[in-house]
Amino acid sequence: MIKTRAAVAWEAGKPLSIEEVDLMPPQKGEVLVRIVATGVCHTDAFTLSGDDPEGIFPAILGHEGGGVVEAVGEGVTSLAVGDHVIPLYTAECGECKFCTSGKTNLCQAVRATQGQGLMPDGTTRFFKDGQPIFHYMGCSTFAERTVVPEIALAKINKEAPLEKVCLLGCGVTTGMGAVKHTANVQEGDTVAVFGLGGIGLAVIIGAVMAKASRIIAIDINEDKFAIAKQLGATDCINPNDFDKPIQEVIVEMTDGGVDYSFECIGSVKVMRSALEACHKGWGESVIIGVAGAGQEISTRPFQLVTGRVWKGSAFGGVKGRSQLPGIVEQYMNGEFELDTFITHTMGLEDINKAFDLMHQGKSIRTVIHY
Ligand code: NAD
Ligand code: DAO
Ligand code: ZN
Ligand code: ZN
Repeated sequence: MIKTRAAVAWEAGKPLSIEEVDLMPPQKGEVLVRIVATGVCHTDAFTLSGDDPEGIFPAILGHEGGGVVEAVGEGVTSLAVGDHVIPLYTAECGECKFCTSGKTNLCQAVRATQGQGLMPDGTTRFFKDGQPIFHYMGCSTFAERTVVPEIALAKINKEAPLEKVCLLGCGVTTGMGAVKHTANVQEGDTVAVFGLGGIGLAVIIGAVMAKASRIIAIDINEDKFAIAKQLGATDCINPNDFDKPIQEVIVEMTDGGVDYSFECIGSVKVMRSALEACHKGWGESVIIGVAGAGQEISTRPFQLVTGRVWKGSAFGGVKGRSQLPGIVEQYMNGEFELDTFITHTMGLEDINKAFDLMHQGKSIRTVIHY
């Protein structure tokens, strides 16, 4: 067993506990990664809250990391000690029906065990005093060392700063990818972005890169507007400033609705607004936010009959092993920036403060440095 420092979620709704845990060496097809930095995403908070139907405890959360390979298990051929990697909560085996479909990034090779907090052989690698601790989304980046399946690691440029490109392990790739891969926004299109956290701001970056003509940013926390404008939002609006539904406001602002909208909150009520803010005949709304267990979306079917389209997007439709290294290169070439997202940095011992800052609406991303 290897000893590693980790933030353990012993039960839902309780602060994480920083402790030394035991970690088994990587088994067949697995890789030991020393995590250099990890972002804290809203999805970590969602799972910790107890609202995640797949939430399982005790667990080591975290899924937005960057690290260095320290050891490889039997049969691992695509990675070697010293490689720089980003763990992927959506693996890419390249062989399953999903990977070969050409239609989705949702590889299912390790999905079943991953959803149960287990490695592909059905067991965990983390233990405390002999008690198994579950993995999270196949990543568990809130541990200084973690074990990840080979097919769930993207090998990236060693020159890339891991304390920044870790954000490409979830939030930034999710938002930018939803614009490019899921919606395929084109030059001149109009866009509405609901929710200006890490995901929504990354949608704005993606929309700017796609040369959208108008980017309407919507949030109930106006503190988010300055960064949204800095990144390229053309209009920032607060639904609480209007005495009519926000979709009506947007339809009026845009002569009938936007070409594309993105829900980046996880509110089923806002998902409806986002759909109904789309233009009749062609407007498309992409759901990115993750709603609480058991919640359902609704609208009048006539919204769809009259040409609006409702879609969803996971990890921005990006295939992690084959496409994420290229996104890291785009960052290295200065095609987009990451600094604006990183509002706070801290050590693992302060990780509960990162959750507090998120809940208080004071952070975009806190990056934990090990
Ligand atoms: P965040 O908490 O940082 O940001 C959410 C933003 O929404 C905040 O700025 C908040 O003020 C705003 N907001 C809340 N209620 C609102 C309302 N009624 N109207 C307008 N704005 C409102 O979260 P994040 O990290 O950006 O994540 C956003 C969502 O995306 C979460 O649900 C997360 O679980 C999900 N997510 C999905 C994927 C995916 O692949 N689909 C990946 C990562 C995160
Ligand atoms: O293949 O069934 C599947 C699910 C793959 C994971 C998709 C997760 C997307 C939303 C979670 C937010 C992640 C941080
Ligand atoms: Zn995330
Ligand atoms: Zn696959």
